[in-house]
Amino acid sequence: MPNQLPALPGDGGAPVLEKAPAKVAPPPRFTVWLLNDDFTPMEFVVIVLQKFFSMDREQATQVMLRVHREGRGVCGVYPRELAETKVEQVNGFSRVHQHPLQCVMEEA
Ligand code: TYC
Repeated sequence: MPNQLPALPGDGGAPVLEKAPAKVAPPPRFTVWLLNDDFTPMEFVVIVLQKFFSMDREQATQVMLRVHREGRGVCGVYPRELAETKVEQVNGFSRVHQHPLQCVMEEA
């Protein structure tokens, strides 16, 4: 009985042109920052870092002090949508508590 299977590329027919694998750029990542101001209580910033960025109290205190001394500090690096969500959550929480604390993101 003759072979009933369809011809496969590379099985003796026309030469197959190997296609280079498509180079897919990794998705962009975004750094989420807290900015310093003169009014937000230090304790509130520590709570924000624990609540929204899963830091323990020690780590949160270190980041808060860095922001206080240097003007801004990194909360984390995330894909776009997660970074946007964090920024909205932090700014919403600060607004509700009537603190001027600002959270911003920029492409890493
Ligand atoms: N500078 C504020 C103060 O002295 C504390 C503070 C820290 C505010 C970090 C914002 O992101 C901030 N009370």
